[in-house]
Amino acid sequence: MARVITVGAAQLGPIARSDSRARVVERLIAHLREAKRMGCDLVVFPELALTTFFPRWYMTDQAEIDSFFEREMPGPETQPLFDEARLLRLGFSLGYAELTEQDGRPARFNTSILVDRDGRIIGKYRKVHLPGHREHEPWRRFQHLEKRYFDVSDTGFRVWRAFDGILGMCICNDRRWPETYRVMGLQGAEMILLGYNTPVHNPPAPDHDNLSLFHNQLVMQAGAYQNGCWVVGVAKAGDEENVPMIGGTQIIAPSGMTVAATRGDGDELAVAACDLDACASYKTTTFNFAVHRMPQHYGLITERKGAEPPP
Ligand code: CDV
Repeated sequence: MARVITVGAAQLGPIARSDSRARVVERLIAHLREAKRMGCDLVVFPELALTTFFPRWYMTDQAEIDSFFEREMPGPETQPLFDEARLLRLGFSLGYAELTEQDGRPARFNTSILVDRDGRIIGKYRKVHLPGHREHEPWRRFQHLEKRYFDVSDTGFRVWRAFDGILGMCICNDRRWPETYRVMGLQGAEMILLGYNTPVHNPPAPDHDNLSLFHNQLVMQAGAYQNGCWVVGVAKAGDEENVPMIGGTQIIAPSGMTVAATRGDGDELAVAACDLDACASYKTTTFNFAVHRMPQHYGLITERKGAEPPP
């Protein structure tokens, strides 16, 4: 029997700073209903999907910062999302800011969860690659203070047996790093779910701005192909609080080909029936890690004693 997961990549348009959680959850539920009509099994929401992308502001009042975090999942405002998904028998993954306690101290993570069709959280990932900076940098048109507001992951990259396959998660900046896909690829990942918030403008490197959509596609397609897995990349897009964000939501096959994509920058669902058995064609040939991967040789040149640096 073919293992096909029909996935809905649930792109969100902008979320205003003043938008309530209830209002955002209504939009997520609208996505679930549309996904059900389209025959989906699993819906993927973006990074920090419940609020505006708050790391763009420098804040010093901890209570204000914490107002963007969830203390429980589901909580009173997110319970309706879980209820609706269970009613529709849909799984989902959701990105949010998580406030928890570790060793008697608050800990804050940029988190993504995987929820099964029964509304149970079966996987949790906390972001490894936190981009941006820690201190206020007023020269920027907007801030990117993930290093200030979040702790670095204590989960690492993991995979879960779910939806008849092997699924992994990562978040936004993680998608630019080959290690992200490879660590999950080495665990047999057949589908990687990821959400992102990516401004078009990159303050430290504005000359990259016109390549932002290209780089988004480049890294996700490479990650899929080089690990023989599906990649589902989902944007929070559009002009959010005067910061234009890329769209480019897409579902990529193990061949590296994009098979479904959004067209605009608003709330929009891209759907594809993803055959997990298609992974084997890559995992057992070109990217058969057991046969062709040569990690024992990768350090040879740098480890050679007295080696001259390359000209
Ligand atoms: N939310 C992110 O991780 N965004 C980064 C920005 C800083 C470019 C990204 O890699 O898309």
